[in-house]
Amino acid sequence: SVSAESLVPTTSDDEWSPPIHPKTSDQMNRLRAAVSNNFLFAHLDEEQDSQVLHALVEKPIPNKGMRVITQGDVGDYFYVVEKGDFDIYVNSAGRMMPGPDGMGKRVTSIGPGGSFGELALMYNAPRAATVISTSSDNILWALDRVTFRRILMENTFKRRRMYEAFLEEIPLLSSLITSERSKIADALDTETFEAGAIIIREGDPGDRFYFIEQGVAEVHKSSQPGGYVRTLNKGDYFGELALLNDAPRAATIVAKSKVKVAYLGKAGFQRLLGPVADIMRRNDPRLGEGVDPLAGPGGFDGSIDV
Ligand code: 1OR
Repeated sequence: SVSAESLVPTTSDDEWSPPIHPKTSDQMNRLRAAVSNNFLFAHLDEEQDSQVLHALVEKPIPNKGMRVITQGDVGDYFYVVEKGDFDIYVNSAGRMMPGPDGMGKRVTSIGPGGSFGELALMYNAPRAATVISTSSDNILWALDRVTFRRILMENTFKRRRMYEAFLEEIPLLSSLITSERSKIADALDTETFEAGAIIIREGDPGDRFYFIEQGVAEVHKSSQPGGYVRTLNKGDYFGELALLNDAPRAATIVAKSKVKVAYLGKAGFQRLLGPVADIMRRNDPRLGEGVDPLAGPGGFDGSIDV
């Protein structure tokens, strides 16, 4: 069974440091490509990213039909697929049984860029499935259990906790339930801008929606005398207009101090903020009518900007 406690990685300030397995630049390039689209690797900072890449070990699986994981075993490694294909079998008895059908039913298969073997490590549980190669000449990258828990998992949980607390304070999202906010927390990416940097530029196509996590930014618009429209602070959002209306950016956002933003891509915005899109429209009734809400005089008091 899965208790909340087993999900919380052990943190202590002991002397642990992740293993370093030296790699050729060819190996490093192949590895980077293999993890580039894997969500577990998406939110690592530079140091964590480098630690994890150094800790991964190349594991060739030369033949078809080789068993990489056996259901019911103790978990030791997490695997990322660089090359080849693997079938996942689940026996509902909870472990692999003897005999030709001992592996149970094939439930899915996993190819390049995919990963498996995280469940046993995350939940301190026996392997939940059997994994078999279905092609020859496969390449896996293996990450040991401790590094997986200490870096990949800890990071995922820390980010979630941090963003849940942040999102709870945002009035726009107050109508969402906790699990909806958690999904947003998991989907957010972070970017930092130095003072003076342009975060988005009027007229550009828009594909991200932003929250200000830290710092101060300004909204500027070419049609506005002097350019300045208003100031944005922590918790304010921007970038929804281009996404809601499929229009170019209606204003420029400039960082006034060092600014840290959390952002969602267009797909995440549509999937996760669907329920609040109506609130955004309500905040500014001109939204959705093809009218630029910052163009006209007066009447604008929402937090909608671009
Ligand atoms: P693991 O450490 O338990 C086996 O080792 C791995 O197979 C497991 O982590 C997952 O990474 C992977 N049910 C259980 N394990 C699965 C499943 C799965 N899919 C992939 N794995 N199901 C299929 C879901 C599409 C549920 C079947 C009832």
